Amino acid sequence: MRAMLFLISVLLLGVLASAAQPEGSRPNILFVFSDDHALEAISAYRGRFKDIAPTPHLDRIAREGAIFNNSFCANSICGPSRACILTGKHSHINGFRTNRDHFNGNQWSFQKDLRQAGYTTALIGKWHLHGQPQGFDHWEIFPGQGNYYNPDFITMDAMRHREQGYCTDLVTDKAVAWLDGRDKTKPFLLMCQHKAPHRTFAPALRHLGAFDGVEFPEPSNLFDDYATRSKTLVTNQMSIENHFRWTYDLKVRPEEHEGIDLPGPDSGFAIEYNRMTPAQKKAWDAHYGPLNQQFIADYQAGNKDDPKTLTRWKYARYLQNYLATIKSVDESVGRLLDYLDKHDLANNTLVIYSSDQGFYLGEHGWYDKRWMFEESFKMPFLIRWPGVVTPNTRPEAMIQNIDYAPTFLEAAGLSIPTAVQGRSLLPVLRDTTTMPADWRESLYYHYYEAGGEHNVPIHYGVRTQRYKLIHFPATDQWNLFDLEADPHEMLNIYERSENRGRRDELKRELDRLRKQYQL
Ligand code: SGN
Ligand code: CA
Repeated sequence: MRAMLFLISVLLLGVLASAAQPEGSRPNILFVFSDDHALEAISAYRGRFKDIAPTPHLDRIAREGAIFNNSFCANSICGPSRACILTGKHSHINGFRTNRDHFNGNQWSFQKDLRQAGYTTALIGKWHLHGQPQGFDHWEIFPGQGNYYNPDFITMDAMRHREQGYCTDLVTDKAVAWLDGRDKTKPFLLMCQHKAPHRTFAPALRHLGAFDGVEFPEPSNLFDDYATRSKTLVTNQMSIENHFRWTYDLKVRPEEHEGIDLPGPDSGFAIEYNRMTPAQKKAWDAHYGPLNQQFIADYQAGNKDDPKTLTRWKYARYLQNYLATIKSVDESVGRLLDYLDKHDLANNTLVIYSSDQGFYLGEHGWYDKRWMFEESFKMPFLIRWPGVVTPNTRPEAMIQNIDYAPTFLEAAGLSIPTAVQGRSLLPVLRDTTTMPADWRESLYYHYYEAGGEHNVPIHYGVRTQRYKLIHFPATDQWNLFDLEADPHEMLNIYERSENRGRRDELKRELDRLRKQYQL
């Protein structure tokens, strides 16, 4: 009995001590999130575009903190990734499997606990979970995907209005304004969520010429023939060669090539162009007009019509636009980091930069995401947390978007509900140079949006540090990759007899994960 009383008083003291934590010791959380940002397009990742990617401020986060190469999503598509982040749970548990689903905002999500525990919380920019955000003191979101030029916003009174300007700048302005006006007696959580660099890859007008004349290194598999892998790869509708639309994606409008038939699709629909003011259209035309004229002249002269040459032209046009949109995202990060510096917040703010999934920048001939192949399975993940994360480190641990919620809770000194499936990253963050002894050795992935836009089949699989096993249920095919020998996933080694042991082991691991995650 006495021992019991003693235990109770120790526990009570512990509770009181944590409640009496001085304000300021709990870190603020600045979560900057973009849409479809490939790791390759961040210079600090030292990939194909390390000398080209316009990311000095993102690189600064990596230098002053840690950059994770083994960072993955659970389901490589927008809404589902966001739902995984808010709930710390896989898609089949949080109920948001495809972009067509509706997020049940009444379910538990981490920001509600932070708010309850005294954080002031805000979300600005892309939401894409349908319905209204819950658990935020303040939010202002794009309807659906949002737009680049003169975008519409939905405010907390459910009203929709249009603002003149460029989406990334406007979201940053709003984020800074919220920081300025926030309740400064509380620690904050700010989720600043950009649309860029999502399709249709439309840059700020001031950045239109930023990549003129730049040569973009090509991926070795720009002309992938999909041999040895699941036959469902061939039926994709996301190839640069065959599926980019002339007006929509490539910025060549019908009136610019009247009477000249360009091969490939074109709805003629200029979604972003149509939103611009006459002055904005003028700036756009001044940039693309002469370039397009030159291209059409080349095409007519027979210098561009060979399919490979044409694909290379499309690839270059794609990268010019894609990277130019990232210039604005990086500027946004710069403004937010400056704000922290100027207001003496940098030391007590955990800063994360990530994106809902990766993206194909020509690998396998593609744009878009969805597949469990590395380029879209990976998410960029950069974190700065002074006093906790060792600067300039590159942890090897495999982390996933379901880990963010428990990480934020533990950072704030809160307990993690048992239903959360992700793991707090604190053990990894406290020592970014050594792998924690009991860290996970495999990850589960599941993509659910069958058919539809881009025609990617349902598939699921397991990844370890070295291997990846994918199952395509519609055709009952299995693909196995040795990522060390074949980092670009060009050779399926599932059928090779010498791999039988490995493949059985991975299947057992996959079963174990499916049980663990209640599938
Ligand atoms: C839109 C895009 C697709 C993209 C999905 C999902 N088409 O439908 O290319 O795959 O979003 O992207 S577009 O014509 O609207 O640009 S996600 O990031 O929101 O999941
Ligand atoms: Ca996305």
